[in-house]
Amino acid sequence: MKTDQYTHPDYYGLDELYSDEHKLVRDAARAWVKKEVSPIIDDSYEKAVFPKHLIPGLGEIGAFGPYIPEEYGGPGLDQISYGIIMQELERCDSGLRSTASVQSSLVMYPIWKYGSEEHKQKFLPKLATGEMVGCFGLTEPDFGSNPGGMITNFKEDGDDVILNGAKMWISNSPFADVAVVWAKNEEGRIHGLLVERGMEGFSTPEMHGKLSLRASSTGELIFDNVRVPKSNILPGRSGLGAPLSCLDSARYGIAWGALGAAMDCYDQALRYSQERIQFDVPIGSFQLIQKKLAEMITEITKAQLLTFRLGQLRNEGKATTAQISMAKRNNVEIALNIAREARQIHGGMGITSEYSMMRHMANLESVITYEGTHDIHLLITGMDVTGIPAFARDMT
Ligand code: TGC
Ligand code: FAD
Repeated sequence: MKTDQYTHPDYYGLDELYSDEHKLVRDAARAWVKKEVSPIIDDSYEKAVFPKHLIPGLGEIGAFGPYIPEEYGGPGLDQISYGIIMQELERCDSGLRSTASVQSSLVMYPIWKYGSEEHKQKFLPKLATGEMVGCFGLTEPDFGSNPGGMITNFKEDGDDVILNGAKMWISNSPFADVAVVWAKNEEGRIHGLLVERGMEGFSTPEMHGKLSLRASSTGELIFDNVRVPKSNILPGRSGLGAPLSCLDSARYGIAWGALGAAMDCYDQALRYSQERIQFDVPIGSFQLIQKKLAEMITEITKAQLLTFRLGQLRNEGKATTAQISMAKRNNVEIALNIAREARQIHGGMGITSEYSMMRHMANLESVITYEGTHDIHLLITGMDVTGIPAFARDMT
């Protein structure tokens, strides 16, 4: 069996900026990943199944709602610790990080921020340990980048509402116990509803045929006259801003995570360049290989500093949506480029599952699309600097 030799690149001494708690969190996550995930991830990826037996372990390392306060069963860590955990998970596999970031930012976060006290007591402690798993339904078959156009809707009926519609591309949906579903009321206002497995008319078929993020389970959410108690509606916020604020938290975690994938690719490429001999010398002695490695570590270092600073801003409650967009967009792009370059450094071996670059590369094709596509994030930055939204065109 291959051994996981990962060590993180730290060209600018970022470790000196980490607190002892950050390092403890990182060491625990890394040790768990090396012991429990690295030995099985290629098999899960090949079989296209999410390794569900890992869920309690994810809870134990604090990967579910790292910043949720202890009173609700969370570890009560800061935003940088949250980022570090996502980085350690995604440096192994984006699908593993997806499961943790959906649970943390898209399920626990809205319940914590917008749920009633009863919702928090009922769901958060079980979500923190992994006893319960959640998913987040925003995207629909006809509304991806433009979620405000959603069709899924509910109508009042006594103490309940009747929910109809469908969501698509939903991470974790096939085995989730609870779904945070965004739907319109009779006035067209968006609300978050907690839809629980077992409610009549609610089904979650798995989507098959993914060539990316294969170790993550993705499905639909189908609502056929589902009767949901009014008490399951999140009371704290309505409107499109409610789900978009959850995306801020998830995109922040992805910025850290994608950088982890890049760091893993660089770490392997550097080691391989020192071990692989061609023309009687290590390939790392060739200028063209050095160029690739030098450019990789430069991009990783710039992204590490961007991401750490973003973490400080999140801790202070000052990070803007546009700042988060910039980090998500930049880090996924550099990670994809680095995965491709690292694959080339490995020659033919780079296309095998002996090394993780090819898996990272395929995974990152999902990461560059979900949580806002690469171009949507560019437009968010464009809007921020010009003040002019360029998302919609009037075709009349
Ligand atoms: P727009 O008019 O800009 O905004 C509508 C309302 O929302 C407010 N708002 C925010 N509020 C809080 N936080 C934010 N980040 C917010 N951004 C906007 C805004 O102030 C406004 O409020 P109000 O009171 O005036 O109504 O909305 P728009 O319809 O023009 O859309 C803008 C756009 C395109 C940027 C947005 O729709 C967008 O981000 N689209 C991308 C969709 C997306 O990212 N979907 C992700 C689905 S979840 C997922 O992919 C999970 S993958 C998980 C995994 O496995 O890891
Ligand atoms: P579209 O919106 O149809 O975009 C197609 C192309 O058009 C893109 O290149 C896009 O950039 C471009 N485009 C669209 N609008 C504009 C514009 N205004 N200007 C310029 N270009 C534009 N969603 C959830 O709700 N929950 C989940 O858990 C979840 N998990 C996912 C897991 C995976 C593996 C994947 C692949 C997706 C997941 N998604 C989830 C959905 C994801 O968020 C959407 O795929 C994404 O938002 C893009 O929507 P779309 O696929 O409909 O593409």
